[in-house]
Amino acid sequence: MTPAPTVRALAAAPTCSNEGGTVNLNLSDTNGDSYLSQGESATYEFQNCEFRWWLGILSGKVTLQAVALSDANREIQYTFSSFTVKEEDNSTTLDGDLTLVSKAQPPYYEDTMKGGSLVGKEADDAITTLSNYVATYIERDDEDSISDAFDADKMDSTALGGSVGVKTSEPFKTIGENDYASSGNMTITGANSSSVKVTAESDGVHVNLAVDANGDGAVDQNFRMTWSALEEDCPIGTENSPPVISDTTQSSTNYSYDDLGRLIGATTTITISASDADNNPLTFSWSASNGSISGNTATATWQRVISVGQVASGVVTATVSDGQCGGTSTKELFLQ
Ligand SMILES: [Ca+2]
Ligand SMILES: [Ca+2]
Ligand SMILES: [Ca+2]
Repeated sequence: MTPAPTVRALAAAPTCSNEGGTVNLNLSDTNGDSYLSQGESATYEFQNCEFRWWLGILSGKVTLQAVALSDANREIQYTFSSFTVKEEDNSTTLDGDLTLVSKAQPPYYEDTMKGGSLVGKEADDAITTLSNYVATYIERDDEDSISDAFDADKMDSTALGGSVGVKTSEPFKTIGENDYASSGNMTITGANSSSVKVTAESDGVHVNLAVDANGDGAVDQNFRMTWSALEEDCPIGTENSPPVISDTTQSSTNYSYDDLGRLIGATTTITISASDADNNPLTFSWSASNGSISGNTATATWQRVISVGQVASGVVTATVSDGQCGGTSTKELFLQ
């Protein structure tokens, strides 16, 4: 069984790319190949170390236990001890365990993140604690679907202002190009057994919240809102539907040439079509990955970059807003 390249690289000859940073590796190299192999573990101890592709400056200790390392089944358990990642304006310290499992059996792909206890502490003192947690993400190419589930016996968070339990009874499933789940439900249980059951509606736009505020097992209030309003922390019950940008996009390009017939400019006109179920007036804004783009209606004009005598390809992002909470939709257009 060949270890995956990332794990090989992780174990081989660790050095920090910054001056003054240190890293020590303790590898249980039972097969003597100098790499982290299945069944082996590697412990890294960092001190102010900039390390390969990890962003930020690392300090503290992390142990990797390679449980499985095949392409079809990878499982690595990470154990953190005062493991700190410092980035420009933030730092996060992790303590506890996290196991990442990837299973690939095309057309079925499953990623799981789980552990017994994980504490994350941000520099601004926001602390999140997870106990007996499992997050699962399943992609099925055969039915063009993505399923998400999250369970935790306990999720403590200073941001939440308390402790809740989370149980997904039916994974949230998103089909095709849809942005949001059209089936699935989870129950979040808080203090005194109060709970809210979150159920995806089949339209893939709305979500139902069934609240049992006094914890007697009977629902006290039902709220219906859109996923986008829930995501954007809009007032509970916000039913505003975000604008829908249709798949029909029109674009055409005008080219300009110099006297020698060389391409020197290209202007692409792009028109999208958007509608709003609540008939809210829509506003449009545009951005592009290169060149310059202008427009504040459904039509934009993109001055394109010419590179080596050809028009460079790029991504244009259209943002449509209905001016209500939870009322912003975006669409990325890939243009050759
Ligand atoms: Ca080895
Ligand atoms: Ca009740
Ligand atoms: Ca709307």
